[in-house]
Amino acid sequence: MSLSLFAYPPSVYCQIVRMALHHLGLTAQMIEVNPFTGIGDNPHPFGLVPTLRDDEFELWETCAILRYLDAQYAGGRLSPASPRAVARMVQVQSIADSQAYWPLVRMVFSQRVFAPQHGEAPDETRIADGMARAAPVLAALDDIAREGLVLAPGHVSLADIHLAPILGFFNAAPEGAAALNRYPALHRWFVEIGANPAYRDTCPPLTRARS
Ligand SMILES: N[C@@H](CCC(=O)N[C@@H](CS)C(=O)NCC(=O)O)C(=O)O
Repeated sequence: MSLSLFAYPPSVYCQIVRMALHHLGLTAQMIEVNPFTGIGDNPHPFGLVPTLRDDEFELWETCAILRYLDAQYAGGRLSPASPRAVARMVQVQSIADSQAYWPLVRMVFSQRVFAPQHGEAPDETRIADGMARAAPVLAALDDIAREGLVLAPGHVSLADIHLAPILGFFNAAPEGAAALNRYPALHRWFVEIGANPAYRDTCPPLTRARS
């Protein structure tokens, strides 16, 4: 085994993979590439991050990378045993990618937290649109956390690892943190996963303070 991760340190998807590596006690050589400027030798066919390389085996798409790490190096212990729980896990990962990432990270976090750090005024309309789009996503995830098949106390699955950094970025914006507080089961879960060293130790600086 020789693991390398082509990553951009501030990226939420890179944190997801780094969190999985940390949780599983694996180390990977970090190769920095910037998907926004194109700087670095990025093997990703769409110019995104992350890409994992394990010897000659190259893999991109975070969901696939997490599955691979779990199956190859942890005997599948981050995937639940029951068919219903597996289905919920995959559902949460799909919600994270298709419904949560864009409004929570690219609309709210990017404008409220990232833009001012780079000398730009936040786009308040985009933040308001992001918050409106976030509400049904948080409600759906709160229902799943309350049901408890995944996002459950005491057991970390690939769903927890996929979702925690995305909510951590959102939580770094004051209106994101306030919104998260209104969903008790999801909030309880986030507080618990937020204390997990694999989460804490992989937070990029802009999301560290409020996690
Ligand atoms: N579906 C991809 C998404 C990865 C992704 O969107 N990465 C972001 C960084 S967090 C990126 O590379 N963005 C560059 C861009 O949008 O041009 C995955 O699951 O890995």
